[in-house]
Amino acid sequence: MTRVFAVSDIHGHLEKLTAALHAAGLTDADGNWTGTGADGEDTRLWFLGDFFDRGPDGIGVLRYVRGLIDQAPEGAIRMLLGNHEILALGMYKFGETFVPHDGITLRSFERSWALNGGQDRDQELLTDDDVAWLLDQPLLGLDADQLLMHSDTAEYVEWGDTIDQINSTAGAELHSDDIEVWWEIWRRTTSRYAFRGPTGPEVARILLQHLGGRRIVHGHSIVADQLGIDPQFLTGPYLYADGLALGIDGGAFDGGPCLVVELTAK
Ligand SMILES: [Mn+2]
Repeated sequence: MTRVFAVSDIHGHLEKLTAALHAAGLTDADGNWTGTGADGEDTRLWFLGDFFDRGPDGIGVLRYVRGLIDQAPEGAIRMLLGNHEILALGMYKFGETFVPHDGITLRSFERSWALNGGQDRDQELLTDDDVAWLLDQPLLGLDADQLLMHSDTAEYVEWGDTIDQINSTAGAELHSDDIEVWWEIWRRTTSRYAFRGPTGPEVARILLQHLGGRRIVHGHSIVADQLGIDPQFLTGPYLYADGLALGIDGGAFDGGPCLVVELTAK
């Protein structure tokens, strides 16, 4: 049997990530991948995005995850892009360039990056190789009959009708140098709360009917907010929307835990 895990929204908190992966039995005390055990049991781990911003060492998180991917069997560790990857890449590509639009406010990736916890050190240490690698990562995944995404939004379907189509269309847009195209990617991936409230279960149900999976697993919106508690008291993910959505953002940047969630748990 294959065990499948997911973790999201690390936001530069490398030490919380490495401690949480070790506690989950996925890495050894030195942080090396042990996910494929001696008993031959396969393990997969999904990172649901937001390595960067708000915390001290986003670049360290990226480097650590890339190293783990190199250690692990092919396909055992995968990542999805979060809106903060889009923001970091947009900052790297476009900086202070203004985004043309009809309103009167001045829009630039630099302004949004600064407002959303952007870290100078991450930008300074980001390499062309990191950028090229990130640009090839997808937005959506499906594993253990669960639909995996960063943001709790239905905006992903603006890119297509299937997971493959959404990933390939968005992937092509990420390889464009059009700042307006990039701004729209940032806008879509930053929207949230689509599965909350009275209409949430229906939105989740429709999205699952379109894209597959028995439930949605997402990060991006801190679970503790939904529960009305301080993130430091959070102990696990939150299943809501009639059981159709599982929020796994523990709020690591806001004093909460880095949740490593087994999606194949009984
Ligand atoms: Mn996010």
